Amino acid sequence: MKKLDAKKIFNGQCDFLFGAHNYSQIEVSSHPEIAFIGASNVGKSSLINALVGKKIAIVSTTPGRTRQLNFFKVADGFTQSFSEGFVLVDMPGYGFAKASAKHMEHWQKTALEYLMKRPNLKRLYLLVDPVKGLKEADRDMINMLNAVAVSFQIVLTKTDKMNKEEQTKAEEKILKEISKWPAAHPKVIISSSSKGYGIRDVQDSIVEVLQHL
Ligand SMILES: Nc1nc2c(ncn2[C@@H]2O[C@H](COP(=O)(O)OP(=O)(O)OP(=O)(O)O)[C@@H](O)[C@H]2O)c(=O)[nH]1
Ligand SMILES: [Mg+2]
Repeated sequence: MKKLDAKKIFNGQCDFLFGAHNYSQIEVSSHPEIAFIGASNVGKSSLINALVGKKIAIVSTTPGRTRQLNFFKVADGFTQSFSEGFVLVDMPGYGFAKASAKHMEHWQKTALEYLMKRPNLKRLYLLVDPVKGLKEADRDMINMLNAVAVSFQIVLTKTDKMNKEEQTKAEEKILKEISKWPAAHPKVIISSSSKGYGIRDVQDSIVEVLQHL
């Protein structure tokens, strides 16, 4: 099959579909979904904006900004192989210290239901800020994903804050951890939404997933 041009696909149409606070609000869909999960403030919404080249997801300096699952449709009618487009899912951040226990419970339940019940979820990217490293909440999420056999790929975010040597060290460290997690994709993507590093790598990775459906 001819390799699809990621740049063209992500330059195409992108629209907000809907937001869901509860699992019951998530519409049944056959479109392939690509979801982004990670600690609060790690850069999920920024990465989605960088991928599609427009400010479609809300970014804020206040952690806990994204409080629902937001669905964005990309590349409607672009190619025959996914003629009705695919969907990027911006998930609320976990590990937000200021959120109430009740709020966290609710979010975890909704996210878990989505991750476990969605047959059209084709790739989950788990974002990690390498400056902060893996937190307890990341490990809880990773253990949960392993337990329910939902595979994921790690994307290191905000790497503009590190030099090349620090980036390599951070990548090596996480690769070592990954070998312990059966559900983790063996490759890590190094990215910076603000500088545009690795955005093409994430786009290519998504297109590869879609091409192999
Ligand atoms: N330096 C740098 N800052 C970034 C980058 N990506 C995001 N940020 C900043 O990090 C903060 C949080 O970004 P968001 O994209 O809102 O993070 P989020 O993971 O969606 O956050 P929640 O929705 O609260 O879970 C914002 O102030 C962004 O400007 C990056 O690549 N480099
Ligand atoms: Mg967000």
